[in-house]
Amino acid sequence: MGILWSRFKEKREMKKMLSKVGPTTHFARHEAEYWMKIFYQDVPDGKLSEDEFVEYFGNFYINANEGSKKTLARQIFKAFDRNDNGYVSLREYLLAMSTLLRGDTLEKLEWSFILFDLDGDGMVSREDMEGVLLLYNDLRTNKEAGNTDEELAAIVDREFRLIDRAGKGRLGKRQFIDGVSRSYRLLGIMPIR
Ligand SMILES: [Ca+2]
Ligand SMILES: [Ca+2]
Repeated sequence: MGILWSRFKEKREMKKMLSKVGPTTHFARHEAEYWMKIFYQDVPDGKLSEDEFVEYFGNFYINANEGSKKTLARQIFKAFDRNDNGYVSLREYLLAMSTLLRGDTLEKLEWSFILFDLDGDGMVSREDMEGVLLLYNDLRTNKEAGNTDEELAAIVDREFRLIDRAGKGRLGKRQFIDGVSRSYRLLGIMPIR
């Protein structure tokens, strides 16, 4: 009886949560339910910590450089943890998955601003942008395909200059979204397709 009751309660709680979060995503109800189940399977207490996130992320890239993998995972975690309280909640998880899987380019760029702010100063500098793209490049197992680090750096260097008209060397959120969305070269190397 105890177990049945707690399962019933759990289901009721989940339904309540879903009716709050679901409508703010691009997911149909059954899709939101699917992602919710995945989330609770891995994170029964509903609070995904940074270390757990880094560990899960690492499992997908067994052969990649440990340092790059961890740094990138921590950046992605920051983008997931919208309210910056050290945990990814179900709500934050659903919103991120919805954006990454279903969002349009502008929505994805808005979401990834935090991810690209590598030094966390609230702006995206040329070094930030290059740094994050090189981290992604480190995860690639097939080094034959795609751009080399040098090619990526050259694209960022050139395109960043075009976006950063005032020559400040760093972009605010609006400038980042507008600029990158207008640069097909940058869009071509962004990890948000
Ligand atoms: Ca959070
Ligand atoms: Ca920065």
